[in-house]
Amino acid sequence: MKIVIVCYPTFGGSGVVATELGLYLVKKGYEIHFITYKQPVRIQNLTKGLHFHEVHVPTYDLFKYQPYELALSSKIVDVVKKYKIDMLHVHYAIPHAYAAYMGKKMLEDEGIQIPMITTLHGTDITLVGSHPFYKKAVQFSINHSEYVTAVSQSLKDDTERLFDITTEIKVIPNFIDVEKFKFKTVPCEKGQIAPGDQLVITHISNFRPLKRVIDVLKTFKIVNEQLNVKLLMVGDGPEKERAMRYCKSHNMEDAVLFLGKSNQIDEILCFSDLFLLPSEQESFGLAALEAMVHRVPVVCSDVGGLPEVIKNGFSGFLCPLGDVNVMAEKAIYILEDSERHKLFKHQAYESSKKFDIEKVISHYEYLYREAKKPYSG
Ligand code: GMT
Repeated sequence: MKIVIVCYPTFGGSGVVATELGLYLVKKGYEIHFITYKQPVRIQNLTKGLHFHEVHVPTYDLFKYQPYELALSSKIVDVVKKYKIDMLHVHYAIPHAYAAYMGKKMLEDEGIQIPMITTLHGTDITLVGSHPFYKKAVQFSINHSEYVTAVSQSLKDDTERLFDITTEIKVIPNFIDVEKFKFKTVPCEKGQIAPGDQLVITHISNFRPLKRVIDVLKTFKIVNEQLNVKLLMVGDGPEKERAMRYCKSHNMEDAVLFLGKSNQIDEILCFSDLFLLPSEQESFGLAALEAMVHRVPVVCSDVGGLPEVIKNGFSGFLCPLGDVNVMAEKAIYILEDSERHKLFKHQAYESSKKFDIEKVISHYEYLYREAKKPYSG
C-alpha cells in the first residue's frame, strides 16, 4: 500500500509518532511518502520505499503570512497523482487536515478518490484547535476525514466535548519499540554527568508554558535538600530563560544542567533515575513512555492522558497539578530506597510493553485496510 504521511518534521511528539510510524511501515513493505516542510529529524537516510517531498513556500512581500496550506495541498495533489497513492494519513489537525481535505477535493475533480485519516495529537485540539479563530475549520476537517484517531481516550473525550463531532474517533495510543530497548545497547556513561552515587532526575520537553518547567525546578529543589541528586533539563523553548534565571536566583546552577535540544535522548534516559513531567495538559505523554521503556519511573501530574500511561504507585506517581510538595515527596519515596527504586524501574519497563509498536501499529494497519476498501472498486 502507498501512503502519504503529512506531519511536522520537528522534535515534537506528533512529528516523532508520525515519523516512527512511517519508518516501521516501510520495514513492513509499505511505500511511505512524507510530505512536510523539512526532512523529518528522525529520518537520516531515505531507503527503498521511503520518500520525502518538501513543501516549499517562496516568500512574497505582499503576504504578511505565507500560504503554507495552499502549497501543502498542491503538493499532496502532485504526489498522489505521480505515485498513485492509496491513502492520506495526516498528523496534527492544524493545518494538515484542512490542507489534505482541499487536496482530496482537487483530486476528486480529476476523478481520483482518496481516503483520508486524521490523527489528533493534543494541542491541535486542547490548546490551539478549539480557539474560536480556528475551531470551525478544525471541526470541518475532522468531520470530513474518513477516519479519525486520537492518541488517548482523554483526547477523544476532549475532542467530543470541545467540538461537534460527527465522525467516530478511534483511540490509537502512542507507541514505542520495546524490543529495541530490551538490552541496553548504549553504554550508560553516567559518571560524566553525575559522580559517585549521585542520582539523576530528568525532564525533557519543548519548554512551552504548559510544561510547567518551574514546577520541575521547585520539585527538584525539595528533593535536593534530602538526597544527592542532579537535574537534567533537556530541550528548548520559551520558558527556558525563565527556568535558568530561577536556578540562578535559587543557587541551583551547579545542580541543574540545561542540555538544550538533544539527539541523544536514549543515552540520557539510559542513566536517568527518575523522570519529572508536571505538565498542565498532556494528551498522552510520549516523553513519559520513552522514559519508561528505559526503565525510568515517572512522577507527573494527574492530567489528560497521563493516567492512561502511568500506573499510579507502579510505574511512577500521578500527582495533583502544581503540587510540587507531593511530587517531591513521591520522587523521594522512589529514590531513597535502592531496592524500591529497582522495583519501580522494573515496573516502569513492564508498563511500557502495553504500548509496544507491534501491537499499536496493527490498529493503524487495520484502519488503512478498512479505509482502502470502498475506493478499491
Ligand atoms: O507537547 C508536546 O510535547 C508536543 C506535542 C505535539 O503536538 O507534537 O505533543 C502532543 O502529541 C504527542 C504525540 O501524540 C503526545 O504524546 C503529547 O502528550 C502531546 N502534547 C500535549 O498534549 C501537550
